[in-house]
Amino acid sequence: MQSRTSLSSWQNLVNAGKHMKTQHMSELFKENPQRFEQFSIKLEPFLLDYSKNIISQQTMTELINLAKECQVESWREKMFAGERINATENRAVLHVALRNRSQKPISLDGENISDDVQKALNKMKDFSDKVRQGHWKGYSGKRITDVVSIGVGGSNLGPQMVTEALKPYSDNSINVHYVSNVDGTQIANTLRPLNPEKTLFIVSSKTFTTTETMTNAKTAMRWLVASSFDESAIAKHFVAVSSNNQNATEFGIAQENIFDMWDWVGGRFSLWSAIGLPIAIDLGFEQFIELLEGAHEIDNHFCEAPLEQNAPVILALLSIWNCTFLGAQSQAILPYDQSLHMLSAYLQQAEMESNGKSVNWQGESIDYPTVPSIWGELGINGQHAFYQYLHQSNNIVPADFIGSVESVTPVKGHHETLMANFFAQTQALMQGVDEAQVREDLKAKGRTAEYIDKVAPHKVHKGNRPTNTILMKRISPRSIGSLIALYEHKIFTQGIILQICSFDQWGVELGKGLANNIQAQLAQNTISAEHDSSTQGLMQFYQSGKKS
Ligand code: G6Q
Repeated sequence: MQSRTSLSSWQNLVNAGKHMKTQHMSELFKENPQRFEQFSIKLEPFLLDYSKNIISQQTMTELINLAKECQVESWREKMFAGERINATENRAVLHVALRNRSQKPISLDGENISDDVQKALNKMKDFSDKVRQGHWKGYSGKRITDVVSIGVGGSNLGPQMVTEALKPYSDNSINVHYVSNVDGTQIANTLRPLNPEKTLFIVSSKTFTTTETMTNAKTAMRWLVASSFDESAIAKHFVAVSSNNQNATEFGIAQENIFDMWDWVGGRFSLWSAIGLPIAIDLGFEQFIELLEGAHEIDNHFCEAPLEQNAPVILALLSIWNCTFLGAQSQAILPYDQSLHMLSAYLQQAEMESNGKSVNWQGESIDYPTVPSIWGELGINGQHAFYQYLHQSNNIVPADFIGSVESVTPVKGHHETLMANFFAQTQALMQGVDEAQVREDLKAKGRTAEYIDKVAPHKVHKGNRPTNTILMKRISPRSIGSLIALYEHKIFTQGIILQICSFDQWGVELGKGLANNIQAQLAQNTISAEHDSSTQGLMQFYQSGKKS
């Protein structure tokens, strides 16, 4: 397979990288007062400012050439047309069909799947309305007050992140809880204050084989039956979201309580499906539709905007520029809106599980750096913790700053303080402070020459640290839908350019298989001699500790 490195745009970018590494952004801003206008995109729900990257117009032209040479547009069409672009699993990638709010049908193998999607949405509406309005009753005839969503990874992070982000939009008629960890502490703490008569469980598992989720669901079932003394209560308290109808039924979920999903929806792209049921119950179905609408708007933008003005494409290209050509190895996601406190965890999975791979579509080793590790935290908290590293370490960490013009929960004086920091940080990361300036400032403060010599080098900030700023008008179901879709299409574009199979996750499977094997040995108090000495030693320590 022709390596991307042989493309002319790639070669030009290698050379551009060498040149741009010698440039400082603060100089680029001084030279070009139009830089913000030139390198920003205004869309309905947000502004994307990418001018604080180490780029010139020439760099952007070459990056766009790269996208063209990699045929991003034709791959995008293949995705929307339902082609099996998830080659290793021979599946289509059609999460966009779940939020297709247009009248245009989306087909898979010649069949219009929009009808199936609509049927699933109708079922979600019917069920979420019943629960919210108190028509869905528990085994003793009481209305449901609490919903516990059990799922992990893609069946948890999306819905939980959105539930957290949209708390101000919930009428709190139902309390929604999430359990993902098989550490019994989480489910025990979640169930302790709840009344089984008024609790509904949603078991979310695409495969319905995930050990952690099955273990938590079994514990929940035992808890319910211990209270009701009657297994028939399960039908009133358990629903499932799964593409494995058989396993869900065998598990004990009533057929009519199973919400379908399809193999063309990847776990980490599934919050738009019935995996989003907890969101619909929390916010009401109309607001769930708003979320889909927001995502659909970005789908349209992604399909229609020229590459030069295409926000997901630009974000993907900049990530590739920063990592592959300028050498960054990680990227920070730094939200300045409390609502988005789970965003970095969510995007960590979305990007790292999708593109954290090292072979190309043909299974050949990739000979260039691919995607960075993604990490982050609420910006303000980060400022008082790890921003030191962002400002002064030897490692350059490009960062996405995400904030809102308006707070959904305004408290006098708070938002200005928050946003002043938001603007100041990207400015500081870009500009830095050179030694001459540091010395001048210290002198102006009346410091001695001896003190200045000692301290000045420590106060130098080299700056030139790339950031993107996404400034949302306001957090809302619609704008959150747009924000997530923006990143989803960024990830897709990165995968195409880097020739990575973005929609499989074999790296998650290996550990699962080994854990099953080890679990069987732990249950029998045995240790296979086939394990390496470290694993044997750890298991021995664990087993002897348990006996004592
Ligand atoms: C996501 C991954 C993974 C998956 C979980 C849960 O894309 O495939 O995070 O979502 O392993 O899987 P189930 O939904 O099958 O339980």
